[in-house]
Amino acid sequence: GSLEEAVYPLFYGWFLTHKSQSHTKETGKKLLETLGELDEFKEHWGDFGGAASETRINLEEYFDGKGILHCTTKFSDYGKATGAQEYAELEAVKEFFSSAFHLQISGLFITPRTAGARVRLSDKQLEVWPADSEKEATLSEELPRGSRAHITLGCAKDVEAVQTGLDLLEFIRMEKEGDQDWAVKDTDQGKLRYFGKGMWMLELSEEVTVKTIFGGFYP
Ligand code: ACK
Repeated sequence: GSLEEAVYPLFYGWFLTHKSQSHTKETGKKLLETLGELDEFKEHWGDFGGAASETRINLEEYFDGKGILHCTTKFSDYGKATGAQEYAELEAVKEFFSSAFHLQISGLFITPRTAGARVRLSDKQLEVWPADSEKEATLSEELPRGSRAHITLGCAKDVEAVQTGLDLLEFIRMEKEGDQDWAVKDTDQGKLRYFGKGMWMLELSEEVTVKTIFGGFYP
């Protein structure tokens, strides 16, 4: 085999350091605990398939963690995904590969399918964000580049991690429409909004900064 032959990863992304992973998991856990105690959440527990009579809601059991915490930039599928080769050849991807980045987590969300962190990308970080990531997921609608950026914290039973980014785009669509009467609750982590259909978004009053390394996941 030639060493010049490209080896494509399953996906590219920013991988959180060990310490940042623990911190992020703790932040997520705190939200789940807050929600589990909240009367407004209990009223809508049916969205999660729970019985209205249930008094104790254990969200930590509802969501399953999925490996190392990361923010996917490009799902490359070992080179088979559309645009995988073009992505590998981007100057920024080559230049920043194995570099350290600080990512900003601006919010946390849960839906009946996924739990995730919303990531606010800087202009430099957007250089390695695929041009078509949002379009690929939303078909027609124009959403700002980077809207889909997230860290999957957990998935409900039988749900694939790809769903987290799609759920985040759904939140952003609803925020854009803006005419709904959402329930808002102030918590010690920030403003918590209910969008209906089991979709809860916490806007962190203080963004969480996490340390990451940009790279590929190969196994
Ligand atoms: O949580 P995620 O962002 O969602 O991280 C995992 C990672 O790649 C490995 O599975 C994401 N992923 C899977 N399929 C796709 C896809 N078709 N488009 C974008 N991201 C994907 C998944």
